[in-house]
Amino acid sequence: MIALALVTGTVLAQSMLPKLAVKSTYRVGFAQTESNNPWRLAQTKSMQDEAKRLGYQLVYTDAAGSTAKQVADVRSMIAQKVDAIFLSPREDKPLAPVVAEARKAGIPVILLDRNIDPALSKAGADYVTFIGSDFIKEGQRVGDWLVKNAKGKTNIIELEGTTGSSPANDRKTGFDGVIAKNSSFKILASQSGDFSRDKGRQAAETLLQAHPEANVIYAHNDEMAIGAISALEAAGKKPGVDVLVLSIDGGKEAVKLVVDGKINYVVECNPRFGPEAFKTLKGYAAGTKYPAKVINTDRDYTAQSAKTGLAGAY
Ligand code: GYE
Repeated sequence: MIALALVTGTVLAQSMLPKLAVKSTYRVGFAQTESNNPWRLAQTKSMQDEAKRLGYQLVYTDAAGSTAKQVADVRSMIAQKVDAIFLSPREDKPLAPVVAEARKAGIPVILLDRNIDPALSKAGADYVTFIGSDFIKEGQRVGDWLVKNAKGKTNIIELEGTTGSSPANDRKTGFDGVIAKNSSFKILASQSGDFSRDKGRQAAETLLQAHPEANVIYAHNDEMAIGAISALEAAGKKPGVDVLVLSIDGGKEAVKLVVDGKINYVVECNPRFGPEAFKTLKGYAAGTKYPAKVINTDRDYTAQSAKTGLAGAY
């Protein structure tokens, strides 16, 4: 009886996903999180370029790092009756209610790059699908590289992304899981730098003072790694040599720092969402069924591959 009720519930939930009419053009919202780094700028440009190429109207908002503003931005898109909404949720819980509000208003939502807590919102029921990277795998790849290439450097400082964001949660889970299996490595301290260069620099400065024995910095994104490099240099330490620097994103500035030897390893997180995002929108209108997650493929940059990869980095 209970099992049957659950199954019925699932079917009902799925049928609640709003339909999207097949049209020659759409007015689509894109609720961006912030614009304080090259990754965000590349993502926005990719979305704008593809909308323009298709002749669609993009209703763009920038939450400027405020989750409350992003909630208001999505509500305003609902009020404007856009055809569909692309949302990069800054945090994984507070955006769940507006995803449900959009669904109730008959507007399909596609999550881009950051996810919502699956306990609060379900793919195929509350929103169409999530398009983005596998953040757990990104963290694992950094951990695996370190375990193979540490050459005795085992005392780690971790700079976490925005608290409550899915990439910060998952990049930590992936990396910490690999480190937990290798008893010679130790995470001395882990603190949020909010995915920002300056906050990353400040966090690195504090943690380096508290833990002078640190010889690895793992930053959840390039911006914080670049901030950490400033902190290391200010402390008279050679980034990439005295202290290994590892990050995720793969923007041009960071890849250049790999070429220069100040960053040792970067796992790419691809920000060029435009083509995949709009292809999914059109496919959804045409009746294609999507899995809960559409995962982007990411490359990586080592001292060996950074030189040839630099030209293609965003
Ligand atoms: O790594 C970071 C950005 O959500 C995957 O957010 C994205 C992350 C990216 O601000 O630089």
